[in-house]
Amino acid sequence: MKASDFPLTLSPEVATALELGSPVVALESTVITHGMPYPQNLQTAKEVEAIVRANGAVPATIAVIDGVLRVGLDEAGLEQLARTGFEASKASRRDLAVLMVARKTAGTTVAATMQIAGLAGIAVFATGGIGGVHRGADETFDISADLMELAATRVAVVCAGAKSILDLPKTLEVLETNGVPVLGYRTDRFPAFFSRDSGLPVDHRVESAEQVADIIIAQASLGNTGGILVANPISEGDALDGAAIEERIAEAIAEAEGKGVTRKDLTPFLLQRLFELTGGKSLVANIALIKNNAALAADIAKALAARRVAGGRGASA
Ligand code: PSU
Ligand code: MN
Repeated sequence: MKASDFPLTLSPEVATALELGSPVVALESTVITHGMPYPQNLQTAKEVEAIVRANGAVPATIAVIDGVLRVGLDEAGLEQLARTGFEASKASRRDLAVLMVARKTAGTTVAATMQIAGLAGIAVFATGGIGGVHRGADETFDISADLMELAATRVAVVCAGAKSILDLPKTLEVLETNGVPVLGYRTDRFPAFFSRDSGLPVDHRVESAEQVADIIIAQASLGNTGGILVANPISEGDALDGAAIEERIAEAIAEAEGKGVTRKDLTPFLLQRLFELTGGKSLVANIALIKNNAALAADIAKALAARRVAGGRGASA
């Protein structure tokens, strides 16, 4: 690719960090536009960036602003996204090229953020929850492109598992089929976003950020092009009561079915309804777990950067 064809615009801070091999953490932006209401979305986005910095890495929030694929947003960019909210597009892999040409503004999903992070050379990405196989997918075929991106793109994604708005057993099956390692961070159980245990096991347990960095490097040495999923449970103090949240989720899903909400509108609708049905408790938990993930991602990025320095170019993942 000619330099002039490079489709990304890196902030000066992110560009410098990547050139120096300093730790960088990618952050998604659909959670800003479609995942939380204003102004909590803006405040959370800023706090998450601050946590990444406090943990010694450079945050790179990724979004499409007026058709430009931006890696690393300034305050004005974050504010524009947060205020635009649902008026912005929700960009997955299939949308990026079209949005570039139409000069639109969009939050990027986990799939699109991974794709852009991969192009930029960012190896670690923090989010809240990934998309997955929706309940009823045997009829609707609604399987998030996040899973296919995890199969295809070499980025490690730190999440708090996935919400049980999804069919979690099927979600884990698709990850397995696609060869994506699912690592439980200090847990044997796949977390269910608001709660620490979905009742399902993870493939492998890890105890430290350094261990994750070693696995990222080992995976790259195998020539695998796919990603890694690090499942980091919400802290005990922030977790919601599993049975109560399950009831609210069932209500929200029933409403979505009644109203005929499907496809890309389904996840944002369910998140919004959960917020209302839990009297805002889902949002408080959501904010806490994203921050928790940002801190762990920064630690992984630091450990990875240290290994690359120690190992020279051969250790690049
Ligand atoms: N799950 C959440 N919060 C979110 C999302 C998922 O708990 O904000 C967002 C993420 O950006 C994710 C996207 O990548 O929704 C998945 O959407 P879909 O199911 O349409 O692929
Ligand atoms: Mn979908």
